[in-house]
Amino acid sequence: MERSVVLVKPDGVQRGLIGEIIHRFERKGLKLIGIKMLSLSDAILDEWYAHHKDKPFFGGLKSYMKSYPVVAMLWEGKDSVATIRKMIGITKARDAEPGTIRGDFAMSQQYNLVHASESVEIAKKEEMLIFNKDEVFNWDKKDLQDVYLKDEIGDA
Ligand code: FUP
Repeated sequence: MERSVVLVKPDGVQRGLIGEIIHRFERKGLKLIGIKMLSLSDAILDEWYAHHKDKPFFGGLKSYMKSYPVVAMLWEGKDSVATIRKMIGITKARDAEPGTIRGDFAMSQQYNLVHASESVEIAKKEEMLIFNKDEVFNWDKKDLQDVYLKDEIGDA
């Protein structure tokens, strides 16, 4: 099934929202297959935000992302990339829809609590950057047949 990388960013860690963010994805029916706290390095951030490297906010973005540890998670589910992107809300948090993580808990464009992979391809790259093979757990989640119709899991 599709995988998506989520980061609880330094502001989410500082504001005590790690549990709230995990709770939302758990209740949705997604499967957590990797989780760890880490400090992001320049090398990781240069790859991670390569598409922003010429933007005026890049320097500030990098120092913010390095300011405190982040919590990285790997979530699995059918169409999980699009589903999780919807659940986090748009980048500028004060305009994000109520009911989304950013819409419910944040006001800023930079301090927007959370990152989630933008596409399946980017999710694969982000997984490689953060998780070692032995940090990803292929465990048997017993309620899958209550979360999905059999056919939906079959072609995932
Ligand atoms: P998102 O995918 O919603 O996290 O947003 P982007 O990949 O476009 O941007 C990544 C991060 O860059 C944002 F979370 C915050 C920061 N950013 C700014 O600080 N200013 C901007 O104008 C755009 C993005």
